[in-house]
Amino acid sequence: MDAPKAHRIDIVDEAPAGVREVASVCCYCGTGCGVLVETRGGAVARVRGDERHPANRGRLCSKGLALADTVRRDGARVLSAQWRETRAQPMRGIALDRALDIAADRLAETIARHGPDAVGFYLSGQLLTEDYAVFNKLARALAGTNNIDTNSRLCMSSAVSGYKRTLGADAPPACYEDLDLADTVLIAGSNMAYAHPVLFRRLEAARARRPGMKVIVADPRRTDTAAFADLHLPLAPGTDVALFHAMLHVMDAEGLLDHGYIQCHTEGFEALRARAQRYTPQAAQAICGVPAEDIIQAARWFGRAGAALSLYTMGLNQSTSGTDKNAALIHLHLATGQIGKPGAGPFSLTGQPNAMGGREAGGMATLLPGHRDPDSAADREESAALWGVDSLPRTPGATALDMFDAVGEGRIKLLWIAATNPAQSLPDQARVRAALERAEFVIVQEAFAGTETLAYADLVLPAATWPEKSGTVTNSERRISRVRAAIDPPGDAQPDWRLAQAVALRLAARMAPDKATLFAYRDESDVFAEHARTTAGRDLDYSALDYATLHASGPQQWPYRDGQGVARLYADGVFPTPSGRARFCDVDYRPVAEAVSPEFPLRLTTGRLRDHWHTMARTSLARALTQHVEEPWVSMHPDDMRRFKLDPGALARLASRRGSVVLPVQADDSLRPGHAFLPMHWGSAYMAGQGVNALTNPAADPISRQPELKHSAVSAEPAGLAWQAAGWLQGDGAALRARLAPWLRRFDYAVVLPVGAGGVRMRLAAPAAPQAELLDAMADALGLLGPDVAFDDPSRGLMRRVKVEQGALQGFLLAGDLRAQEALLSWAGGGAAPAGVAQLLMGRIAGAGRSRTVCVCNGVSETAILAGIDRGCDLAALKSTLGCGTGCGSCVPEIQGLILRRAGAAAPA
Ligand SMILES: Nc1nc2c(c(=O)[nH]1)N[C@H]1C(S)=C(S)[C@@H](COP(=O)(O)OP(=O)(O)OC[C@H]3O[C@@H](n4cnc5c(=O)[nH]c(N)nc54)[C@H](O)[C@@H]3O)O[C@H]1N2
Ligand SMILES: Nc1nc2c(c(=O)[nH]1)N[C@H]1C(S)=C(S)[C@@H](COP(=O)(O)OP(=O)(O)OC[C@H]3O[C@@H](n4cnc5c(=O)[nH]c(N)nc54)[C@H](O)[C@@H]3O)O[C@H]1N2
Ligand code: SF4
Ligand SMILES: [Mo]
Repeated sequence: MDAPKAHRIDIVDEAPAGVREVASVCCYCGTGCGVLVETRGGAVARVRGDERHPANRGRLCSKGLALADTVRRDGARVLSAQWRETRAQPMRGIALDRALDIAADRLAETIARHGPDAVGFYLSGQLLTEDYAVFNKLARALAGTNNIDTNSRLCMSSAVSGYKRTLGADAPPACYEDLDLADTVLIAGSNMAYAHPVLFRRLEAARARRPGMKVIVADPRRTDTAAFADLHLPLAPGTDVALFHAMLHVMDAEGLLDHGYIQCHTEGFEALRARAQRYTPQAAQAICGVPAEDIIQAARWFGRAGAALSLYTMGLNQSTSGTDKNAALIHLHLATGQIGKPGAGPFSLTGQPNAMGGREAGGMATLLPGHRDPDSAADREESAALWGVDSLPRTPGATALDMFDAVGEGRIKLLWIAATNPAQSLPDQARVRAALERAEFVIVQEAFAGTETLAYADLVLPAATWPEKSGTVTNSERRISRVRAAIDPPGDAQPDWRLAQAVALRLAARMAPDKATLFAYRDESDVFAEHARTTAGRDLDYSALDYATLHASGPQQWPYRDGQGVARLYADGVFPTPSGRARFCDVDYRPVAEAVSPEFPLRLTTGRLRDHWHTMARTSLARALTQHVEEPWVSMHPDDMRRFKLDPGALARLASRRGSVVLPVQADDSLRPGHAFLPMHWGSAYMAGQGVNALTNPAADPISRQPELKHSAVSAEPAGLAWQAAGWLQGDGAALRARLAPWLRRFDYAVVLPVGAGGVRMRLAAPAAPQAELLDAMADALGLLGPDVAFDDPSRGLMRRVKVEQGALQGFLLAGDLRAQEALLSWAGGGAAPAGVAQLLMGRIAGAGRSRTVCVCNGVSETAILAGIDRGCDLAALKSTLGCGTGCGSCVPEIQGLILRRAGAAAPA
């Protein structure tokens, strides 16, 4: 049985010797592109698109193409377990075995003392299906709690409840081929040009081939996706239900509904129809701020299309009416029969690479494996039987935000976080961080160093990451692919499921020795086999799939029956509801949770940039990806900038009822007046304060419990930070960021950013010049101290540090006068100094006066001596480390004077 080109070949061993190519999947978005990872001598040499993978047919976006640059085996990774016995102590490295014992001890103790619901697991849509399966069993079948949820609560949870309420099961009914076949595509709350670029390219190609295709984009901002549309509906945030109801209204009035389909395959239409009567295009115009004629046009294109497809993501989901928005959009498909046929259907694009797998494995508080429901006694019983335990806990588990609230209130005492960075990505950071501080014990299972959440860990477990992990993921079109390890994990890092298994075995030994057999998996294929069995007889049934089949036949869609996957669901019009009919839900438009007010007059929305992934742990490591947008800013309409007296590039203080951030402002007329946009990516690892989510609102959808990350009311004003500094340092970005992190906290505004040219850039600002000592100490920490580096002019409050080695710029820090910044930055890219810079250094800067040389014999500057004193040197130590005062000795009194002066000055906070 040989088929040469298929996915039968997972490892292609070719000459030259030592070169291997492994077929795997990109670890970023839910498009789930197939990649080929080429390794040479055990290192990743190259990553390219896999032409055989049906999701992308060889294409990759900028992030996928840069994957090889993000593979690290050094200090940018968490290489070993770390522990601190008390919060007052620093973290120290410990053996992995010891760490696993500590984790099991603390879990067992907490459960014994406070009951199973005193522990919580906060996981991620970026885990593999096998990871979820083991964690889920550990939480529910061993620890005995339903407190297991994921960051998918911030992401896909409204899509889940939207599908379940209308279609009866959590299953996107369409497939990628529908992008080629649709006549009308309604893109709602999705910036797929940035967030699902390979699918967007496919849509572009489809419209180029079929110019009659109509694309409608509903998004408050004129994004790149909206710019591609035939019709952009710039609706006010949160008003989608009114828009969709009005479209239904128009289609009904114009006879564009499929009453045969409604009659045979749905229920509840009349109640919704009556409600939609009220949503005339004019009424919707008043709510949404979109011209009535555009709403009518959209309805006609949708209603008259041979095939109508909707693509939607966070603009619908991240809302206090997220479930209703999803339902209202799905209604349009049910009312026109645009589902279950080629080119048609309500297609929710998944955000994370395996949020779908998490939904299948029941890796959320509100789900059990195989699309079961923890609130149903029958489903709990079935799940218990499949896992081989007597029963499962009944108490409902806490969903993400409620879990952090429970931690903050002391109800959950031990929190285990894996593959997510909640101290950046959850809304209302002040509350989240207070909760993490209150927790008795926080386990953070992480792959990359320096994340915001690691600062709150008591125990760190070193995780393997892409491309070191093996298992499966499911993409947006229900297609399961094998993720294959191309290299071994570095240091002590282990795959996530292995860490969960190791702790589960130890926990079983402590609390229920008979349960150890529950976790006796030899490898990930055992885990998959057990998980796949939980889908037998369910809507998603892929119980016949195993690694061998995936190996032989390549990625497969679920449900997978009779040796075949199903491309489109509900072709027969039968839905997985008790009646077999899809449901119209009588939902009404509700406004966003936080209205704008005179005090908070701006509507802030947040979202993604093209080349960054979430909290940037991985994308910040690839130089190419840091070039598109180098630093965080807030964008606003030019009218608002005038209104709030903000010049382009000026630092603005944005505040909400929960917190504030300081960022430069940029004019953006793709926003309507009254709106502001912040990228979601930058947190306190990169900037002063608590990052973008200091501002955002934790108010959540009542059904999906998904927070309204897409809308909060904020104010904006000039930050009034007169003193500014800017710099750049050559070196490894991750290491430099770690070195600089403690300094960020000392300024009102501070950013430290990986930049395309390599190294890191920084910008600082304060109301007035900080103490010279603080700056000197910082310059010292950055290696910008010494006679050949300092060109300060203290009399004018200027600090200029420029380090050049063998004609190459190594770093600079300018304070007080930033005029040389641009010239220096252009030199930072490498090569010879650009015209003018030498002049600048020799003339203007050098002429402005270097740091005074105190020890003439050995050329030691005042700055260097002061920094030495700050490091704790006394005279003898200064002599031995810097050599000052060891020549003629006439400078010794002056050095002693400096020591005395420093002793009198307040140490930096
Ligand atoms: N480059 C990149 N790609 C990614 C990711 C990434 O971090 N970076 N993350 C992945 C993940 S996990 C996810 S969830 C997806 C998210 O993918 P998207 O949802 O496409 O991305 P966002 O930028 O979060 O939000 C989409 C749009 O919603 C709009 N919006 C805001 N409020 C409303 C509203 O009330 N109604 C409507 N109709 N629109 C509104 C915003 O203006 C924004 O343009 O991206 C995935 N892909
Ligand atoms: N303001 C605002 N906030 C948002 C959003 C928004 O639109 N606006 N979007 C929300 C959405 S949709 C999402 S999905 C979340 C995403 O938010 P997060 O999940 O917090 O973001 P990531 O940066 O992807 O975090 C993943 C973490 O896992 C680590 N990691 C990587 N690989 C592995 C691995 O294999 N194992 C382990 N154990 N760790 C690993 C990474 O280093 C990183 O720290 O953000 C949410 N927050
Ligand atoms: S579209 Fe998504 S899955 Fe495909 S290469 Fe880009 S980030 Fe990776
Ligand atoms: Mo997401």
